[in-house]
Amino acid sequence: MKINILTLFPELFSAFKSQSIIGRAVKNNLIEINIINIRDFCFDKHQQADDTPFGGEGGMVMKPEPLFRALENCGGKVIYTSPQGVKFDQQLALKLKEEEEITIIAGHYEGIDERVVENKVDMEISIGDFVLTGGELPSMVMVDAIARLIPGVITQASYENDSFFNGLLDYPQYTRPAEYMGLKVPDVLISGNHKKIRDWRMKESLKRTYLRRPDLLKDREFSKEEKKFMKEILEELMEGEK
Ligand code: 4FM
Repeated sequence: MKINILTLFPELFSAFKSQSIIGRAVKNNLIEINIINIRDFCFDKHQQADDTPFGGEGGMVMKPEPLFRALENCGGKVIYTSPQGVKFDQQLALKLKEEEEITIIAGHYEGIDERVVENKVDMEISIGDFVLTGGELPSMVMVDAIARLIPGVITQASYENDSFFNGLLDYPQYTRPAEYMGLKVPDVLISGNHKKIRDWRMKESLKRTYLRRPDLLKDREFSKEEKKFMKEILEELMEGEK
């Protein structure tokens, strides 16, 4: 998958592109991350990328010409990240990982000229209800979430265990030592009984999801086994209320 990112701050992407799991995926040609400096498409003397907004009020708006020009060299769906967009989630990441090429505009300042949004942008996406100084971090968030779903980037097992893969939150994880300063790992996990471990994990996932994110359970189909655990969880919680 080829990912073009248009930005005024290309250096923000250098560690992201070269380190850790994303760095390895790039090296192994599983993804290509093509960082495009919008400044290279500013043809005036001062290479000005932004200007004051028509209608007054403070702040700066990114000029249309450099963005239109930079987009000439880019293929695939054009994505603009802003709080005005549709909410990014795991389902959207799974959809986007199927694209051969995508182009992300990482804006800065108060926004980009709306003519770019209207004529060039296919999807406006928000990573959450908060306001950032630019689209660079949202771009990295989306690329990270998409890239790890591409076969070979992480082992299949790691993402089949993801929160959301089965529509539930993760169960708690522990590693060595089995006891630290008197703090113990749950006995079942060192029992060696794989059926019991599986059941414990399923129940913990269900319990967490019920307590922390009941919204995720609204339209979810439960298996027979999950129903049994849910009943136990509700009974245990009722017991605790007494
Ligand atoms: C976006 C600042 C565009 C300037 C932003 C420009 C955001 C979010 C966000 C800030 N993006 N989800 N939340 N962007 O805050 O996606 Cl030009």
